[in-house]
Amino acid sequence: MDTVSFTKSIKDKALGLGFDLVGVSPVDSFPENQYYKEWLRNGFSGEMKYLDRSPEKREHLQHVLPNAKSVISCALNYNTDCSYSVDEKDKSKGWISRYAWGDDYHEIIEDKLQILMNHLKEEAPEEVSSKLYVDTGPVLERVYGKYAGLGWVGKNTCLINQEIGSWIFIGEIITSLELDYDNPVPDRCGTCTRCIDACPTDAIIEPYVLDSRLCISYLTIELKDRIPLELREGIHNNIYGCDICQDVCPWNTRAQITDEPEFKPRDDLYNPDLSYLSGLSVEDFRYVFKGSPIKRTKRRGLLRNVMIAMGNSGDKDFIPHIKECLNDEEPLVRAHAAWALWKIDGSGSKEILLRRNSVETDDKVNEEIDLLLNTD
Ligand code: B12
Ligand code: SF4
Ligand code: SF4
Repeated sequence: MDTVSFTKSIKDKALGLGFDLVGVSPVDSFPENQYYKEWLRNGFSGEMKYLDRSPEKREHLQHVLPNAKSVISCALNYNTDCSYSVDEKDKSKGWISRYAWGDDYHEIIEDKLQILMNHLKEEAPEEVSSKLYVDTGPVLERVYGKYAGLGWVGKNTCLINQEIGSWIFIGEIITSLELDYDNPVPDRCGTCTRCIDACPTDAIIEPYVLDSRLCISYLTIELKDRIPLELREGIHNNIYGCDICQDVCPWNTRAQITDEPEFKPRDDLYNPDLSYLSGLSVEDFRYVFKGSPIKRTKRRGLLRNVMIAMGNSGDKDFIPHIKECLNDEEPLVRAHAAWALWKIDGSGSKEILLRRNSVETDDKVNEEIDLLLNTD
């Protein structure tokens, strides 16, 4: 089989496995790789230290696979037929990001890529070495997606496909085979700035550049410690990730719906009740989030975020739940419960907070309470 027919057969296989998009690019040092180093130098990766470790691998994939020649990029649509966060006004509910309503995408995509990689090895005209990654590898997945023709990198930094929008995950196979390459598609953002205007924390500091330290997705998922006081209000009711800069994107107005049943919302995770989540024990958390991407924050991270959403709601009905969390076993949760109480009840909470022995304190909680009491 010649290169063109062989590449086509691989793409057919990928589509047959359920991927919505597939394309192929050469392994190269693309101009965007330079932005990555600048991004790291500016500190935009925050506490995600794993991103700092291997910029040279991202720039030269031969450091990942010595004779790497091509990257087969695949995308899977995760959009379900549910409303967008910007249209949901009930602030007594939390918002979990669209991508996390169902099962963990890493496993779903990895399984499909493994089958595709076996097929590649079996059918290849020569000895082949290959590696697959979904999300966690040292690959600039959006950039490779762009050069494989899957879409363009928008001003919100997401990969957007003209037909199906940006609710897509990306995974890829790096291989030693030379294949028939696709061309990148043009940038279709034009003069639009909706994502930049809508971002509540101004995390898109200029078109195509995101400062993770300001992004709600980073703050609620990746940051493991206390969330900076000045950023909490902007988080509103987002308790795991954020969809806003994609909700407002015109290319998602008619986004297609996924065929994958695993991405359908699990019970209670679409626009969930905050008081239900604040009452989850360690065992409940393990049970509810088994196989879900949400287990990444651990219980303490999720409850920290729930406390922020409760505080932001201004709803006094949450006070008994927040008070329960003032005695949580996790200092991180107690600290954010103190903030939530202060946010809803202002001077009413001061007494409780001043009587520190009513809250089981440690350095983290003490520091938080000092900050709050010095705020007004
Ligand atoms: C770290 C990370 C994050 C960080 C940082 C995000 C970011 N924009 O960099 C945080 C935690 C904030 C995050 C959030 C999200 N993430 Co994320 N994340 C990653 C990860 C692991 C690495 C991304 C990275 O290297 N960032 C560094 C920046 C510099 O690179 P980049 O975003 O690829 O940007 C390129 C372009 O913007 C361009 N560029 C940069 N500057 C400039 C300047 C100019 C002038 C120009 C022209 C171009 C340009 O070059 C850059 C590469 O050098 C990837 C997986 C992977 N291995 O790639 C997933 C990934 C990017 N995330 C993904 C998802 C789904 C999300 C969320 C939607 C989850 C959510 N709902 O909360 C949000 C989206 C937020 C957003 N607007 O980006 C998907 C994206 C799918 C898509 N359609 O694009 C990926 C690919 C995971 C996957 N395998 O599917 N994520
Ligand atoms: S995910 Fe949310 S916080 Fe992050 S850039 Fe987009 S709108 Fe802003
Ligand atoms: S909202 Fe507008 S500027 Fe932002 S990514 Fe979509 S098309 Fe581009």
